[in-house]
Amino acid sequence: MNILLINSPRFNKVMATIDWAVELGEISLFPPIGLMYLAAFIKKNSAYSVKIIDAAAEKMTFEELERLIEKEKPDIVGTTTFTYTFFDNLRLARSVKKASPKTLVVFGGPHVSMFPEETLSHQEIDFLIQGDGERSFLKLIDSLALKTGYQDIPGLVYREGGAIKKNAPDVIKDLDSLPFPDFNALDMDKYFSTLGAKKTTGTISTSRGCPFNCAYCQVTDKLYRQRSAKNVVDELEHYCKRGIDDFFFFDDLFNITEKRVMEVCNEILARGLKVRWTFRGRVDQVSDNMLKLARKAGCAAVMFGVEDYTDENLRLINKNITIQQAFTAVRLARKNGVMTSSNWMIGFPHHRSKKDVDALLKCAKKINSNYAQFSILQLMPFCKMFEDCVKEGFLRRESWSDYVRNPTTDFRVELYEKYFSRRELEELFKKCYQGYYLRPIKMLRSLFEIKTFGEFKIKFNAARSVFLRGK
Ligand code: B12
Ligand code: SF4
Repeated sequence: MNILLINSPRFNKVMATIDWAVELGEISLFPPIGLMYLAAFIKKNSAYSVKIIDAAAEKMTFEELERLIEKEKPDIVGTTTFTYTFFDNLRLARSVKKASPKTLVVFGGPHVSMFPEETLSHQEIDFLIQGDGERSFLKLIDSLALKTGYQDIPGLVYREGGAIKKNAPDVIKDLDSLPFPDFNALDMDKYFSTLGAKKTTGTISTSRGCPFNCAYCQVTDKLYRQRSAKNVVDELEHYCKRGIDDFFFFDDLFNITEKRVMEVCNEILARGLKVRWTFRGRVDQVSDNMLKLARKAGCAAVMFGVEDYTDENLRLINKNITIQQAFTAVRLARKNGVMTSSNWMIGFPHHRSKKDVDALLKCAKKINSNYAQFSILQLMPFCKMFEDCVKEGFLRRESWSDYVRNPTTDFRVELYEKYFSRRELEELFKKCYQGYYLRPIKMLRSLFEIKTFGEFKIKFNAARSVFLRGK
């Protein structure tokens, strides 16, 4: 069996805003680690041939991809799917069938867990795999090779006698048992992060699933599983041998507990690794001691999800944090020499007037993290806030399903427009960015924080994307 894993070309991504889009690769570019996990697992546990093509990073066109598929004629093409990128994911499936009609197309990734029926309504897609993909995908390949049945393949969604069948998804509890994502399958030097100091950033996933229930978030995998500190640091070492020592921990919950972060730090220090890393974290699981140790172990920056500006609002979105914790987390990080970025959202149902957004911006400025990211609330099914807004009559339940059944390039995410129109939300969104960054003191501080030319280039491009667009 000859398997080609493709990260689909990326020309169309569903946008909330019309003229403020940042193109792929402008401010950061991350490798498709889901596919890298699959490749490593297949290589370790079978003799099948497997390759990855990151067509998005390579900026390949669909025509180029068709020529490649025509030449390679793989037995199976697997691709990772986001709902936001589904238009291109479907185009990829069509290209595969056009270039090599016998090649089977398998879709995985977060999207297929949310919209299985809608996705499989497209005849160009043969199978979906929901949940953790490693063991399930290999079982599917075996079953296709040996021509056995599909009923024992976890997570598989398939057609049988005109019906769509769904097997319960696989949940890999022992993440340490998995091989590290296969970075040899890609040109890692292409990938970078805005918060990275060097050009190449290694991306690491240290856990899966999320036990929290933020009202606006639709993560369907609720069973939290984590890798041991030893296993995580083994992966850092593995990258270091390849010459990559700058890392981004991808997970939402790297600091699910302080203890966990400290274990990773102690392991890094015990091995004497000289690494620099960034993580996405919660503001309620940081302390002076933890950040001191993290700094010593190479932590350069933390991206905190704060989202809203009062305790009452944070309660309404079920974030389980307080605004004081956000102030404290950023202050402690600064004290210990760790850079911070804070994430904020505008357009929640309880943001009823411009005064609310002004107050949010004021709070963000007062917290004064080195960077801030603002976004307009975009809701998808499977979260409480989506259901509430549907009940209120301000979102259409079927809007996303309709889009998946019939993706078009002019689809815009429905926004909650009870108090602000789309246009007003876009204006407020721009105002937040400009209000946050276009302050002389902020601009000067950012300049002083830059240490290398590589860092300057990445940050210059990021700033250009934010300020020159939409004018
Ligand atoms: C890190 C991350 C990012 C990173 C990098 C993503 C990347 N390169 O993969 C960045 C910051 C770039 C990012 C961007 C976006 N993200 Co994001 N991201 C995440 C996050 C936090 C973790 C993903 C991850 O790395 N998981 C670890 C890997 C190992 O898991 P995995 O990719 O899911 O792969 C496993 C399985 O899904 C499966 N699998 C995956 N692909 C395939 C393919 C086949 C053939 C098979 C068989 C199996 C399979 O097997 C893999 C191994 O078990 C998730 C939240 C979450 N908890 O999942 C959100 C999440 C995936 N992101 C999401 C979104 C919406 C986005 C954006 C669209 C946001 C935006 N508006 O711009 C963009 C689009 C990215 C793009 N590709 O263009 C949503 C997706 C929802 C949806 N229905 O599509 C999620 C679920 C967050 C959320 N709460 O809504 N994201
Ligand atoms: S937003 Fe909340 S529920 Fe969603 S992944 Fe992050 S912590 Fe979990």
